[in-house]
Amino acid sequence: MPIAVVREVSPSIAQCELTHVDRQPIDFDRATAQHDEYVRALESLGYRAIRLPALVGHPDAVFVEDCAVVVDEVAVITRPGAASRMGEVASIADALRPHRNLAFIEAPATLDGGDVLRAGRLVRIGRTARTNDEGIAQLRTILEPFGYDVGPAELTGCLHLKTAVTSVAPGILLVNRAWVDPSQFPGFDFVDVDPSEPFAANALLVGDALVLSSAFPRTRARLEARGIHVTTVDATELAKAEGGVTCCSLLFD
Ligand code: CIR
Repeated sequence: MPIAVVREVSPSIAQCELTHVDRQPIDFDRATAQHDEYVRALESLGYRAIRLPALVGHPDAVFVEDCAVVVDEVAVITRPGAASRMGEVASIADALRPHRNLAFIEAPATLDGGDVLRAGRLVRIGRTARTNDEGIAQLRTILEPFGYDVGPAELTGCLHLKTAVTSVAPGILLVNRAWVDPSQFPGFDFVDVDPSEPFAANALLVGDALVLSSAFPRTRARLEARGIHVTTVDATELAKAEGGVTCCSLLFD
């Protein structure tokens, strides 16, 4: 059975890092309830959830995606670009060790998993405030021997590459062109987010299913018009922490 590594919401979530989003109050109970719904959605799609306990001293630790890049051959433990997040990775490494050989991004490199877009053997890595050139180079050195085509991608105006573009079906990317130029992904077809829903580009492929926040009905309609079935979850509370649906899990077989 495929696995979803998730982590409970930290009681300190209100002290999260914010870059492109204004700070608003975050309701911890509501965030926890929505996170539970998200984990149940992954379970109903056939995944076994490994639920890690919250890290009280790490407000953003619910966003486990940033701490590792897991492919069939290896789990790469990252070195997150926000200093407040670097202490999240040790427990992620412990959770992944039974399932994969581990590799590590080392200083001075920084890399957030949210910057790593995978579509088949293609891996594109956002060059951002969180992910530096050394991080891109180290991930390329780790993954290329396994036959991955690894390279950088440019973006502006949002936190991570996967805030701007995600893989939603074989050969199809969901994109917000205001933040990322799709000509960087030759050979793909694109679904554009509805312009009123800029954050909708963050959708999560779970096996053959696609999970999207229910806050984005217009983009959902665009995906369904292309024949892509969408499962929605309420993810509005963690969106206030600048997190989307990809951020809250590490999925692997
Ligand atoms: C942060 O700034 O690190 C968190 N507040 C949000 C991280 C979201 N993660 C993701 O997009 N992969």
